[in-house]
Amino acid sequence: QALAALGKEMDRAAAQSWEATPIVGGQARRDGKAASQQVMDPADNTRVVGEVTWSDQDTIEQALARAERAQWDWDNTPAARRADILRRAADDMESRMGELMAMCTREAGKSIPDGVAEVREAVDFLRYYAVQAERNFSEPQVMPGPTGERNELYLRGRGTFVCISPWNFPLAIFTGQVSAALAAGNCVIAKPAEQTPLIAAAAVRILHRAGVPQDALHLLPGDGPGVGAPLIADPRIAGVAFTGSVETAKLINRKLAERDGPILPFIAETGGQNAMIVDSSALPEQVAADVLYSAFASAGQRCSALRVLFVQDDVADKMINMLAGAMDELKVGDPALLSTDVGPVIDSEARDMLEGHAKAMANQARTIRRLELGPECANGTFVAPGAFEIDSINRLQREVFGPILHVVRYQGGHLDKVIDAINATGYGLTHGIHTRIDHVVEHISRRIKVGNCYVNRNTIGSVVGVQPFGGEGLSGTGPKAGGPHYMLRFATERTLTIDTTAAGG
Ligand code: TXE
Repeated sequence: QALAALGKEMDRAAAQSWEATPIVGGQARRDGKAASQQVMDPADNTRVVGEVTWSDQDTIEQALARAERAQWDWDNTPAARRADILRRAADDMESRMGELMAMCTREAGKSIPDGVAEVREAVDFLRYYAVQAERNFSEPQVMPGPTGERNELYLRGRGTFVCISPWNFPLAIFTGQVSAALAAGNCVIAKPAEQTPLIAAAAVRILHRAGVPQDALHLLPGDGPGVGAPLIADPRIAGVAFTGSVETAKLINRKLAERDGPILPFIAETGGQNAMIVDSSALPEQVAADVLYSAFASAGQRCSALRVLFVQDDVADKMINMLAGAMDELKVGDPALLSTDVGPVIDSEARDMLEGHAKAMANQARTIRRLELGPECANGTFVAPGAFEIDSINRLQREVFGPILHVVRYQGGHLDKVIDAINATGYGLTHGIHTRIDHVVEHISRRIKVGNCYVNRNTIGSVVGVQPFGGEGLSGTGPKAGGPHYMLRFATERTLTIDTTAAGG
């Protein structure tokens, strides 16, 4: 019954046309010479989902000036009040589940279960950072010290934080970055991915309605060079939170380093070359189910998705056959249908890149399975799920962000070589282990350099406050999103030392 009601709500919402504009000082800005553009459904490129007005120089300037002016008041708003506002936003977001899910599906091509998980994650971020704000920002921490002296450690907001988010979690990552920055007492200028401005605009409206002061949060839709780059170059900003590709993270890091003035915090979450090691003690059916979900859910467009499966040679044929059989059951198509497992990829650029990779694999490697797309995929940017057997993880130069899995066989006595090869990619986000031998779990998990290691389960879907998420090396700077230290990176620490004897006390 609840599902049917949600379905109706989604249908009603999907029949509307959504809009994103720059939101500066709480006002939707459609004025000026800013260009606008239709947003199309990746599952059907003939269907218009909404319209976006891009940000121009004037809106960028106004957002920066207003955020700077609002900083003192927002940073001096009691943490408990900031937390209440975030909780109110969480309640509102939860009550709009159907509409937001419809946006995830139509704008980003997410399946219904992915849409539910996305909205839930965003709500969880709001509630989690509300608790963290109250816990860490309400009272100064009194440090132990000599008598006659009192030492207090305070956390304060830093100033205007620029939050740059990707399209693959257009609501959850966007809300996570923005709410952590706000909860810590920063004003925020959010630049969503150019592919998914509509749902970001919905999130900003929710936050404003919940009580975030209009000048403490601004939305600037636009692309990287046009909007992201000038924000990063501006002397008024105090830090940058970014999720996206390694290349862009490095570019932003370079630009921040080249600036005059203070050294700014840069929080980057990037991709992965995530692997799973399956030894001959693992349960084949469980492995097949977990691999299928880890590699192909969300059409493989998750930074945590499985890219390279290592299978011990004496069970490799059996595992590979089982996996190929399981892949045949995958249903590719309209993400709004509950029967669909794999939806479209985000746009034609991503599709072309993935098709180029699949073609190269078909020439250089053994094709385990490449599914065929049905007529329902004709108008969208779909990529047929594929699995290829390769001889080494070194064959992969960069992250393959889509429904393509690579399989490598390894010899039983060569586990350390496998671990070294995975570590040598330089990425360190997620890793999976399937085994029934305890010391194998201990051996691998101690040596593998990743942020999130999963044993005998799929490798995706971290829960806020339960599995803090984020990687190391090429995968990001940390701290982990949804963990107790994330918000602290948005804050500055100040120590106050008072000589209590001098005051006569
Ligand atoms: O990422 P970009 P794209 C990986 C994945 C994917 C590849 C490219 O491998 O195939 O990146 O995706 C903004 N200054 N991931 O092109 O360009 C941009 O507008 C400031 C992994 O979408 O890194 C967007 O808001 N900002 C991933 C954000 O950066 C700039 C999620 C990410 O875009 C900028 C997405 C600039 N010069 C992609 N250039 C994950 N970790 O989950 C771009 N941007």
